[in-house]
Amino acid sequence: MKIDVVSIFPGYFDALELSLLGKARERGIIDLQVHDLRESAHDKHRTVDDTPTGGGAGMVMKPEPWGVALDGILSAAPADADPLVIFPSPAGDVFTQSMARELATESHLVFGCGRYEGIDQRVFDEYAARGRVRLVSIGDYVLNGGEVATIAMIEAIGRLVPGVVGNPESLVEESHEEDGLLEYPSFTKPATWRDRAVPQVLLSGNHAAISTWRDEQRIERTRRVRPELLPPEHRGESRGRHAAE
Ligand code: 6GU
Repeated sequence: MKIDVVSIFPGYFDALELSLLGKARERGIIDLQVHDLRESAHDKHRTVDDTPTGGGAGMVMKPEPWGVALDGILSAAPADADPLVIFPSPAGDVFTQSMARELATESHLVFGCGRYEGIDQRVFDEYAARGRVRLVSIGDYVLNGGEVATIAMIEAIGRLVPGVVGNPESLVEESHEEDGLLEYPSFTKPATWRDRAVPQVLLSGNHAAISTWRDEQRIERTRRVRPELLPPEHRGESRGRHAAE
């Protein structure tokens, strides 16, 4: 998978050289290129922002540097590549595990990281008219720019690209995968730590009992923390209580 990122803070993306994704980059599974938007600003001061037309607080990113940067990336892409341009934005569709799975099948993603109050609307319109564009939010809170959101998305998408995670089974048995329930709690050795014992069933060697316990834990945890994720067959009365209570 080819990933291009445009940002005025390319240094943010050094974090992606660490661990798993760094290895995938070394092995050529993920080809990540980060572009400094300022290099596409051709005035003396390499200006990337200006005051909002019509008035208002803050600054808006000018369209010209974005045009130069994105034209450069898109014209270098193979004719049959059909890249998807993603603008991280709190006004976008919410990023989920299912969106990550969908995006992991793309061959070329381009992330345009806005700062300030946003990017001039004509940039979205221009690239939506020429190809595929999506605005994507990582949740209902406000960040100062798209960089941290892009890092989160690249990590979630990148680990789903075949060959990036060594043991593909570890991708299935986790929160938000398979059946949408949260993960069960995990333990390792020692069997007792600071007077806290590992649940007995996990030491029993009874794999059926362990599997049942883990399923119960996943349902209880989901009911407690994220009841809206519970599938219909697990809604209704909680364990150990009557519905009328
Ligand atoms: Cl994608 N960008 C910004 N600036 N803030 C956000 C976001 C994105 N997702 C949630 N908050």
